[in-house]
Amino acid sequence: MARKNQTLGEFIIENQSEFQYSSGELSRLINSIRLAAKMVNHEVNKAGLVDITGSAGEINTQGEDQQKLDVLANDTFIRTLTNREIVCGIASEENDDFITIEGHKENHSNKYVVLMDPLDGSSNIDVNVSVGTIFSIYRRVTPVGTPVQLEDFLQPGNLQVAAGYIVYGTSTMLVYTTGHGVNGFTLNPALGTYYLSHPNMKFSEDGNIYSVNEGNYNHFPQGVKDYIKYCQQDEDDRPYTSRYIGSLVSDIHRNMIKGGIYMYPQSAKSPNGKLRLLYECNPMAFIAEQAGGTASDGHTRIMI
Ligand code: P6P
Repeated sequence: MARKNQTLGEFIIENQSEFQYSSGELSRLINSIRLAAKMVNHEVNKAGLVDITGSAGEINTQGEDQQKLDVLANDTFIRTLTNREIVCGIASEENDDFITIEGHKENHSNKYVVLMDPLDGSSNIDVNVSVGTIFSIYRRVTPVGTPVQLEDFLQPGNLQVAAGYIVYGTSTMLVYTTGHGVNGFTLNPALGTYYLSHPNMKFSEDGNIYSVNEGNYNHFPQGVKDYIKYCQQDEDDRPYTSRYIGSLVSDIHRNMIKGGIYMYPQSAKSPNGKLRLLYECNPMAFIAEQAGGTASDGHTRIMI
């Protein structure tokens, strides 16, 4: 049961029983993500004061200009999860290949894998717009005790055990689900403690925000164009407004709080869409559905 202002640590312990076959491993995993997020938050908040903004001079596996904070966040999450030996593998949007973690007895005894976008929206760092981390947790499908394989990471979204995001904004929040609703925890930076500030998050029934990069309008499918024009008509029952931050975590978090729709349709630059299924769409779809929303590619459910 979620009690407002309880700490994340208390919440995890009190809800431990919700995890099937819980051995405490998932709890320790969420705790490690919590710790890594505090470390990244500390660096994000210094951006601009020390030399951690701007390009790292590398192109990542997605063909994107890697920002220095991308590298820092990626290294921080990988190091924190590896040192605690509570996962058997990690896949990151910033890495070419997945990472195998043997575990303290070198026996690959852990059963969860983590997929992550360590710093989403990093192109906004230099203009002081909120960025975020997105994570997704699956149970491995290959035999425990053997090195992880690619199939442990290429699983359908409906097999996620947990998913969440951290938004490094005016306040830093960790929002996650384990399939029993969505809860939001706000970091008190003075104490380094997360407190349950948004228990049982649900989309507003009367959200009036549509969120899309209308700069790509001319390349949208006709149905998307028609929908945007529908939102813009001056009808009494349609007081819609447009909001687009360009940082997925921030756009989704705003909609979690105020309701609305977020779209990233195909465009000339991204004919198959831009958002990554494993690192962005599946975790955000899990959260959206657990908060009473839906997530689709315009035709079928994302989490199939
Ligand atoms: P555009 C960031 O690179 C990202 O993946 C999401 O965080 C964000 O929603 C989207 O791209 C923004 O893309 O093409 O509108 O700048």
